[in-house]
Amino acid sequence: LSANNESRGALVVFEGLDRSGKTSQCGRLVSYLEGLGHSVELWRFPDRTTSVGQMISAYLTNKSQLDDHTIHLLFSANRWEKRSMMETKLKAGTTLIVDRYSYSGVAFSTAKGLDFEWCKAPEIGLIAPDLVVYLDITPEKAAERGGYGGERYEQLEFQRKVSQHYKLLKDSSWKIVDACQPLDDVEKQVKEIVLQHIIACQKGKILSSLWS
Ligand code: Z5A
Repeated sequence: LSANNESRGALVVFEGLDRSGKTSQCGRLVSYLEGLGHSVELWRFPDRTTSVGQMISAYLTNKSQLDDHTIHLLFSANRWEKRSMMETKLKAGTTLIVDRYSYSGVAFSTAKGLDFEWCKAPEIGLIAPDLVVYLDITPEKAAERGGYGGERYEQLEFQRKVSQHYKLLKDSSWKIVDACQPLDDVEKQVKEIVLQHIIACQKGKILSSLWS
């Protein structure tokens, strides 16, 4: 994406089923990196603060109804509207820790029955993560953590399908972490993996595009 990638920040994405611990781990990681003196920001998708994000939020909380294709494209648009800011931040040396990204977009929409390649298409050209931390947990174990049932996608059978579709998206940027371990153990593994990737990006690892 650029000739000059020196000392850029890393794009680190967290993925996993609902209740896999993404939010907890992202928060801990950002505090840790800040403590080490890194320039780092916590992002999440959907970003419910934008007007597109507010449409997504209304849908997820069952306040509005949308065609499956339409909501898929809104999730994608919500990433596209943040893309240039993402590139600017990374090139300025800020590491972004992102709670959910395109993999959620594809895994959730294909679990509803949409075509896999059709779902990937609008994500092509977004910035490719340097690292995807997949917090691995069975849908049954995740459900035991409580809090299921509030939003549209939080049923066990649906989460089973999402889990199957996530597996089809795994590539060389993915690191699978056993999310059934105690929070502190997951945190320790995550820190080690992420630090290695931040160093690689500081040394000039090229920023690339997703699925092109
Ligand atoms: N979606 C989509 O369809 N298309 C897209 O493109 C995108 C998303 C981006 C909203 O996501 C929905 O949008 C989501 C996917 C879909 N639907 N679902 N399902 P969201 O990110 O806003 O909401 P969420 O996935 O429901 O996040 P969450 O509820 O915040 O889950 P989490 O971040 O993975 O987990 P957590 O909050 O860190 O932890 C959950 C609980 O488990 C909490 O009580 C923790 O204390 C506990 N926990 C966490 N880790 C552990 C361990 N290791 N041991 C024991 N207990 C733990």
